Parts: sequence; structure tokens; C-alpha cells
Amino acid sequence: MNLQEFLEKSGEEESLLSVVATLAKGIKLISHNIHDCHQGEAGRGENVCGDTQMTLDIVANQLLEKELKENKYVHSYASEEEEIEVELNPEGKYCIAFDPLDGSSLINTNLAIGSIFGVYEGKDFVGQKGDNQLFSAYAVYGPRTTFAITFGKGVYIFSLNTIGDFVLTHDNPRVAEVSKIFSPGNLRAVTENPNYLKLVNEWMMDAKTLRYSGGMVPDVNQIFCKGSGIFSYPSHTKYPSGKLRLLYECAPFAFLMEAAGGSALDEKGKRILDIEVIDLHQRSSLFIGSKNEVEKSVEYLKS
Ligand code: FBP
Repeated sequence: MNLQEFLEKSGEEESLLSVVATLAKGIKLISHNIHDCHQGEAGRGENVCGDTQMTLDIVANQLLEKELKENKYVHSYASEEEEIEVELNPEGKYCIAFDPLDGSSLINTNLAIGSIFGVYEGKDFVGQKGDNQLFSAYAVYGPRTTFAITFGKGVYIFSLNTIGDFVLTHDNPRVAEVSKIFSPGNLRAVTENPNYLKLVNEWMMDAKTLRYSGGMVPDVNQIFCKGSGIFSYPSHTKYPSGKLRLLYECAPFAFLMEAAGGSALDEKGKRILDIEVIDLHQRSSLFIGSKNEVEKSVEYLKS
């Protein structure tokens, strides 16, 4: 089944489906730009023609802005690349939060990167909670380009084929309560947080398998694809509230994870989807993945 057929059968509102189709188009364009080697070196100042090259984060942001502006249902967007919210269509009914290119520092080493989206009804984000999302999604740009989506029940992962169609390749994967895989982000925190050191040691002594790429999108994506796992990113001195952004990274992934039976908490044990947005760029710590592992980890951090 391709994405269009899936959306037609979903029973979701026409306007929301049209936004999903717009995001899918944006992802194809971003994927194309990533694979264009002229863009791959972007961010080095001027190109051979003397034009200032833009980093791919900015290119991705502009591509999404252009596509979303053409969709009358989109009121506004907030992006990790923009300081403030950008209004697109005053009559629109949805606002969309996104990280256009997460992990862009990994591009030149050719590791996987991604885009992340959260869609809300309304005209702004402040005062919203992740729980209010109507739809969230992410794209992975790896050896394959994939698009994982949820309307809140079940996760569906589509892979881009050679004729430009997204085809369903992971039909409602579930995330088991326990896991033998761990992805420990921000290991620097062990130098000042003995509880995190204890937790990572516990994972190692449990003979869990380490899978960590340095990009949150591929690292959490593998939890859906393998059906279990835990990804952690606690706070430490450099990032006292955690590094990852609530609106662009934590909330969309938490919405997907709960839809697949997993869990997402901050290091104090608060459910990510219950945290109110008070600032577009607010940060959070994050423990996400297999439910029992997430709960146990947070207990460790609190002890
Ligand atoms: P950006 O928001 O700056 O893109 O950073 C996000 C991210 O790249 C995540 O994908 C990843 O999990 C994390 O930073 C890794 O950060 P670090 O290597 O600094 O621990």
C-alpha cells in the first residue's frame, strides 16, 4: 500500500490529510537536496559561482516553508531554525512545529539524519501540550528515505521507492516493554551524575546491545523498527534542562512512541506529552522507548 492509499483509508479529516501530503512532498524535496552533492558541502561560505551557500538546515527549512505556504490549511509554523513563529495563511487551522534537519552536523560524515514534525490545531504553540498533537511524524534520510507517521493510534512507516512513492514497509510496529538494546545519549553527564553512570553500567552489566549513531532520529527510529530499545538524553551542566527541544524533537517522538505502546518521560519522571510549551525553544531531558526500561531508568536517576 502506498501513502496516498493509506491516507484515503484513514478516515482522518481532509484538511489534515492534505497537510500530511504536503509534508511528504517536502521530505522528498529535502531527500533530493541531501543527495545532491553540491548541497552536501553547503555551509562552507561561497560556492564556485560566488554565491553564498546555505547550510542544508536552512535549505530544508525554506523548502518546507514554501510547500506549507501553498497549503491553505496551514496557519503557521515554528521551526528549530527560526527564532519566532512564522505565519503563512491567516485563515489556516493548523500550526506545525518542525526540526527541518535534525543532526545536520552528521551530513558530511554520511551518517543518517532526519526531519521531525508535530501538527496542532490552532494558531500558536505556547500553552499547548504534546498531547494536543493531531499528527506527528519523522523522516529518516539514511541509505533509504523513510517517513514514519501517527495520528495517535499506531505508527506506520513508509519507504521511498525509486519511482518516488512512499510504500508501507512497517505496518503498526509495537514497542515491547523490555529491551536488550540501549542508546545512551549525552554520556558526558556521567562525569557529574553518578546515577546516570550507575544506569549505564547496569545496561552494560545486563549485556544489552549498544546502538548509538549520534542522531536522535535514526537512534529512536531503530526502536520502532526493532520493536524495543531505550534512548536517553539527560541534562548536565552544559544543558541544564537537557539539549533536545520539547516542541521540535521530544513531543513529536513522544506522541509516536506512545502510539506504538512505548513511553517517553523526562528525567524527573514527567510524561513528555503533559509538559506545557512556555517557550518555542524550550528544552527537555528525555528517556524514550520500551516502557519498563524508561520507568526503571527514571527511577535510577531520581534515586
Ligand atoms: P541539534 O538540535 O543541534 O540538531 O541537535 C540534536 C542532536 O543532533 C540529536 O539528534 C542528537 O541525539 C543529539 O543532538 C546529540 O548531541 P551530542 O552529540 O551533543 O550529545
